[in-house]
Amino acid sequence: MSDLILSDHDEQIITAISRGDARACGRLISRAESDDESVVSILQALYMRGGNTPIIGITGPPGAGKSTLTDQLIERWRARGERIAVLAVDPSSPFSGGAILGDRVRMNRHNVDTGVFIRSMSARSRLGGLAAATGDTLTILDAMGFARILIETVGVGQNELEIMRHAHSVVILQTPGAGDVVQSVKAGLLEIGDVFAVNKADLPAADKVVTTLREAVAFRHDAHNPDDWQPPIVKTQSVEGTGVDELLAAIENHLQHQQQHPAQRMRRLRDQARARLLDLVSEGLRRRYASSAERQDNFEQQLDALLERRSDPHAAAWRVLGKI
Ligand SMILES: Nc1nc2c(ncn2[C@@H]2O[C@H](COP(=O)(O)OP(=O)(O)O)[C@@H](O)[C@H]2O)c(=O)[nH]1
Ligand SMILES: [Mg+2]
Repeated sequence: MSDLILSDHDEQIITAISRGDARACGRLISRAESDDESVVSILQALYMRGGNTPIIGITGPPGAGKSTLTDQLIERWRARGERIAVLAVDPSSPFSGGAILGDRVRMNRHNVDTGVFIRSMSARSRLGGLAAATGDTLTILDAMGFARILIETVGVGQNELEIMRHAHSVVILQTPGAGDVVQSVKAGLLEIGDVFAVNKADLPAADKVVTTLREAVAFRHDAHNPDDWQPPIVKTQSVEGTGVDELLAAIENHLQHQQQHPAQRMRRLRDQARARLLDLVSEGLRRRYASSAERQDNFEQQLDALLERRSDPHAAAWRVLGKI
């Protein structure tokens, strides 16, 4: 974009980020989270050079073993000498900035490793919503030159579906815990999964979960289209690390499949870009009109009408909107 104006200081930050400077990265994410307007031009510049790092999302119910599994995946990527970023998003947690406590303990050995960047975000990370904050953080991480970016998020509601919209490959984690599969069907998780992992394979009911999942996922696959990706189901035991190599292979296969099917890949990227753009547009509209609504000359009159029960909130809102 030709109208992008960057100060020398902005340029320095961009250079530091493209060199993979973890400290500069952490600082920039914090600035983006605090809705600092001055980072927008940096984010713009980074976005326009980005799109090079595969993003892998892992979601599943609380306690399914996402962090334990993430830890195992990191270990394997590190063994190949690859630099990895992990973004742990917990929509239900009030904490942000540092790592989510349990995860920090679990991924502790990676904290001293400069090849691993771990960051966590929570519902309070930004006013504009977690999905927008995740998008900006991923723009920054993408520019850092990591081999892979992993997003771990708790599968508790609509939020993680939005977060998963940023991933090129989505891993859905299930466990033999009662009702997990049913819950996931309800939450629409089965539709967004590219790879399924049944973790805690040491527990007796694991095979039953695999069977249930296989049936649930089968209807999604178009048997007439040989190019259609068939989501694999992998059994893991993430404390011991059993099945993690297979899971890693399944993820890498899916990423490769995307590369080999550019039309499918572009469709996915376009859907994701569409959702991100619409998010920002509606957020912009909300901010703009919410602030001007109160300044409308009929606003206080509408409040009076509400209090005196001459009007109702719906009608009052329409009247205020009509004046904007
Ligand atoms: N039995 C068993 N326990 C596991 C397995 N994977 C993780 N856990 C345990 O499940 C608990 C929750 O794991 P965690 O990774 O924090 O789950 P998260 O909430 O999905 O991130 C921990 O106590 C883990 O040790 C597994 O494969 N088998
Ligand atoms: Mg966790």
